Amino acid sequence: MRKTARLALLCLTPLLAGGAVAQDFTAGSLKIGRPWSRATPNGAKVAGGYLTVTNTGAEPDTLTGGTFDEAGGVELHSMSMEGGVMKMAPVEGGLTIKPGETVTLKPGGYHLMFTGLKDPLKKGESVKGSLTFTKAGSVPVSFTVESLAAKAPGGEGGMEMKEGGGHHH
Ligand SMILES: [Cu+2]
Repeated sequence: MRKTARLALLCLTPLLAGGAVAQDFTAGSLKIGRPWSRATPNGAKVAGGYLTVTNTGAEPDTLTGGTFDEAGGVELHSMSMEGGVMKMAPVEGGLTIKPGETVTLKPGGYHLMFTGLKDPLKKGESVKGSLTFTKAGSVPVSFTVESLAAKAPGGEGGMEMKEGGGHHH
């Protein structure tokens, strides 16, 4: 009996190893693409949250914030260059996603700011949280933690990206 159980577990391992791959989520007419965050150095108290939101419905909706299990708080920020300096600022009134539109939260642009981190985020982790929308309400998601240098979900800053080569991890 024991042996069988262990074998079954081994067979599942490749699937489980893929568990950290960024996922898509759906809430009504909103499609949430691949929420991810970045590993943090020891002692860091903040991290960014990135994703896309596509509105497939006929009514606009507004992203106003969310939650993140490993953080004390979540803020919605924009990032812009001002006189050669990157500046972050809270997004007043939230981010509206019009029908047919996709809004992207990414490094250097709009992002969720996770504040008061309880522990450093480690690459490969998956952290539960939620997104708050004016109409859709609270939508549960999970954020995949990518490497410190990642610029996009599933990427290593371009080093390890190999799409279509049958070379999936
Ligand atoms: Cu920020």
